[in-house]
Amino acid sequence: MKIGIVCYPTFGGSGVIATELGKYLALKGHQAHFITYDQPVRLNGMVENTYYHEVSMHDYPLFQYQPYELALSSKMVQVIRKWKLDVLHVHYAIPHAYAAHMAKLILKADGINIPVITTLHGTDITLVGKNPIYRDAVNFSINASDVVTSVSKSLKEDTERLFSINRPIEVIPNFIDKTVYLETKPCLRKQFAPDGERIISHISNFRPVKRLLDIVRVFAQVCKDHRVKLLMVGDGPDKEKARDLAIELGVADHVIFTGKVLDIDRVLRCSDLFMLPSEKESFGLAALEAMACSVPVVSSNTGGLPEVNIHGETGFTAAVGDVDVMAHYIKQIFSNQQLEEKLRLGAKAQADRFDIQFIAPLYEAVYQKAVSS
Ligand code: GMT
Repeated sequence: MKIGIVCYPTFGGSGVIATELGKYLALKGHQAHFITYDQPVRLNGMVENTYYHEVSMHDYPLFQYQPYELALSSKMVQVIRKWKLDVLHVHYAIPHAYAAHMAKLILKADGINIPVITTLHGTDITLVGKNPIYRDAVNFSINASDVVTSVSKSLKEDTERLFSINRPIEVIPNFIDKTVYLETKPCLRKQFAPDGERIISHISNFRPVKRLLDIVRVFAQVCKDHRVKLLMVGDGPDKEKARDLAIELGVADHVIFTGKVLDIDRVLRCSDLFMLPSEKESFGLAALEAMACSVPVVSSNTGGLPEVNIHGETGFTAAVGDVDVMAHYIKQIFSNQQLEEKLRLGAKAQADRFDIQFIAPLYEAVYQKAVSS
């Protein structure tokens, strides 16, 4: 099949899922055509059967804001016409579902019917999409898609609660590719924790929704009882606030900001615990990636996180902002070898259930159905 994939090309989870899915399907013999404004970070290098179509923008003095949706719709139309694509799969509703609908209408006038599959990822619904500035257009484009999928049950429920949805939404969870985590690149533990400290890690875009300050507060409590290092992987608006708090709490010497990292498995493989205390999280792909490296997770219990991080089995969950309870759980894990081993095994088993070999066929089935109906 020839599949058009529209996504954000960045480190964010929706772009990662879109790119990994496209690469996997390309290896299985499909064509994956990425349509976006930059080379997706996870595409890194040439993969057989993958194509990158850049959405170029034209600057003009009249525009205060460049009309990206317009350029994207035009690019979709051109690529679909030229490559005779079978389906168009857009990841993250804003503005991709809207732009895809316009492309579909344009092509309809030529007698071309391209099914549009929209995958909802989280903030396109729970933070940005529900904002009255965008809500009507997002609502319309969800209902206008041929197929809509969401990455967790919780996100499906949020979408149905926050919007006027008149169509089914299918849950297809996110995934990891467990073969990636089997690689044996040298472990970086000695570099980060030269004196045998335990390593807690966090990976995100450091936006307020990730609650970075909770991580630092929890870490400071754990430091009182254990020799630990905190690896903060990523970049974003709350980085300096987190750094300042670490200084204020006297733990700055034990906090390492790595910047953005592409091969995150190398960070995760030397971690003893992963933290994700988010305010909102539709799924928490970074937590699943940690589990794929047998790393237990302490997270908040918001959104789809309890579908991924099973309390007492793969780690622990606590109410958003409850730093005392999160610190208590981490201390408990670090003081009880038997519990730690049980959680490590549980985390790995859970990640295996979300392996791409089980999830990609669900998308293939969706494409098949959309093409034949
Ligand atoms: O804010 C982020 O974490 C990035 C965002 C994205 O669209 O890239 O992540 C969302 O999609 C991911 C992939 O489906 C999910 O794993 C994240 O939970 C979700 N983020 C939020 O809901 C905050």
